[in-house]
Amino acid sequence: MKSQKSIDPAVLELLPKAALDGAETVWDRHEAQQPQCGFGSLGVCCRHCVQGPCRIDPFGTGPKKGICGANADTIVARNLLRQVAGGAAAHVDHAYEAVEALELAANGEINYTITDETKLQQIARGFGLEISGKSKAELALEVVEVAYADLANHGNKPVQWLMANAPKERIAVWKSLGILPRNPDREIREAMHQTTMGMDADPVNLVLATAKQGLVDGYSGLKLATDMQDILFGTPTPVVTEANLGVLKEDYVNLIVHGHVPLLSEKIVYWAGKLQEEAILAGAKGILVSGICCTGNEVLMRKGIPLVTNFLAQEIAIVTGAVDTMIVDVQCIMPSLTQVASCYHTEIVTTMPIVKLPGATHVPFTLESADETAQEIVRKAITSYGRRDSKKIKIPNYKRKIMAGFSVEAIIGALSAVDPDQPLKPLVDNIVNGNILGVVATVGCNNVKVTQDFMHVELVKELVKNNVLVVATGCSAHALAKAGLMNSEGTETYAGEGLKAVLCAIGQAAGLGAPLPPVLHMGSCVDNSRIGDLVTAIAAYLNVDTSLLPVAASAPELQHEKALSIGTWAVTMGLTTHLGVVPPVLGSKAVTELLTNGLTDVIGGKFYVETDPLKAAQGLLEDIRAKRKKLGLPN
Ligand code: XCC
Ligand code: SF4
Repeated sequence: MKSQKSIDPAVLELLPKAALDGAETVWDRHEAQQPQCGFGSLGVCCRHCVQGPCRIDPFGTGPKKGICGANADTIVARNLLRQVAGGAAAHVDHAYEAVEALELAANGEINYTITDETKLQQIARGFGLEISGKSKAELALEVVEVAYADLANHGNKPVQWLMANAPKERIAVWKSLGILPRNPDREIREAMHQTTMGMDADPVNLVLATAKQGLVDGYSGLKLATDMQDILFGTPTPVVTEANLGVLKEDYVNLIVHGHVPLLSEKIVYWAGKLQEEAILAGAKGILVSGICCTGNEVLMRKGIPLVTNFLAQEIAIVTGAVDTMIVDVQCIMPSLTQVASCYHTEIVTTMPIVKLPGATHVPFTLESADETAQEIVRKAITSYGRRDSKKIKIPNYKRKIMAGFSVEAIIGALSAVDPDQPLKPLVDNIVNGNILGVVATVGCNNVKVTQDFMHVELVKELVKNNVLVVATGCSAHALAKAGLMNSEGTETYAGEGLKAVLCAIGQAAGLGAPLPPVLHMGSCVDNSRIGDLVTAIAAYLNVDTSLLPVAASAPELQHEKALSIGTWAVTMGLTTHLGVVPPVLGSKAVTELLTNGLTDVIGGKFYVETDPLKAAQGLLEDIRAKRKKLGLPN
């Protein structure tokens, strides 16, 4: 299966066209990189000072120490800590922008509204803030103040966003391990310091510092970002739309949003709606906005915008010849996009000061000028439509219906239809009686080392067949959407009997007229916080620690540092966390052992690496069954 590039029929249809059109893709460059460096793959290469690079010979009689004396354990653990800190930095930076946006919105300085007052109040209550008698704006500013206090915390107080939201049993564990994070910026700085030349050489200490970065990621990145975005743009509710390249329409202006932060894409969606007439005057039937990667997931969840494709096929979207403008914000944007776009009429628009691509048009985005910028970009897409070469257009006729928008609030809403007083009861009862064996969250990316979507889809089919309810985010959600696992037919086709019965019953009680899908789309990668909230709520309802629940996580095709930091957070939450691609740690037995076994006794969770999807499913099922057994539940 490794030799095949993708299981997505739309991608397979367009790959020969890409070659014909002279568009080089990620798969071509992956091939050109073979064989990839063995030292790097094992994590035993160090470039942290200019005496290096140093590398450890893991097998032969070559050097076992870097020039400074660092051994494989130190080098591997340091590299991992830096990667996880890199991922956390990306998420904290994302969250910070959202906090700033809420502050400016509350002060009336920008044209963004506070959409979800209920969520705002719920968050404020979590911090013990007084609600009554305050306007939305006043309360928002108080919440913003708490967020800024976390970022400006110069003492040793733990992050408030964590203290208010994490399970208390978990907080006790983290405290005993000394990994409760303080100011997230400070922790990320400290990780950089701790890993520079002549600093920490103790693999255990370094792995614990990595776990701390996971908590920075989970609470000062993911959770903070999701909270701010829900307050500003609304908490998602179920939406129905479609996924895959077939959502593009030949006779429409096709504008793709790609990246991670919804601050601009929300405005693009709004203005694309307003400027339809201009597109019609230009000869199109209208403007179609669709999404790639997590910005795509954000506007899908809140606005029902269709998904074009996930990470690995971002170039292939352009190969359709039907994409007029692709606008990017931050993260997961391949620098190759402009090269591919140069084979077509497509204009790539960068918008952020820290993401510029040679060959792209840069339209600076600021919150103050959001409406103007969005209009300018939509108009660029309309102009670009006029430059199309009809001979180069080929839109594969593949798309699947999907239901998305499953925030925790939406899930509880659907469950409330069964029992309004105890909304979690039907879910938990069905876990207890074994109709639902357990819950697995599949998250994260595509990775060119894996046949695109193969790991996600095969793993999840096996899980749902065995009555595991799957929740998904990020590019994993895209993969499962494209494979037809996010609609009612998917329940009929793939779900085991017990799971099917529950999904049908809830679908009926909630008045959906059809079963819930076997995989619930919970959003973007920062929306992994929603999964954390769900797990936290189930544990609280049952009054057990999260590490005892029949719940696991998986990043089947991870590529990004962010996926490593999210995975690390999942482990600190006490979950067994499957990785379908081997991370660069095998050069150290000690570190590998700590991550996959050694820490379990103290932290409850562990990494589990398995590159075969069916074996991985079996491994996760065993893990879930073992946890059920411990809780005295039938298997
Ligand atoms: Fe990027 Fe979030 Fe990974 Fe997809 S899943 S490749 S990080 S877009 Ni987050
Ligand atoms: Fe080599 Fe040590 Fe410098 Fe790393 S820090 S490059 S192992 S001398």
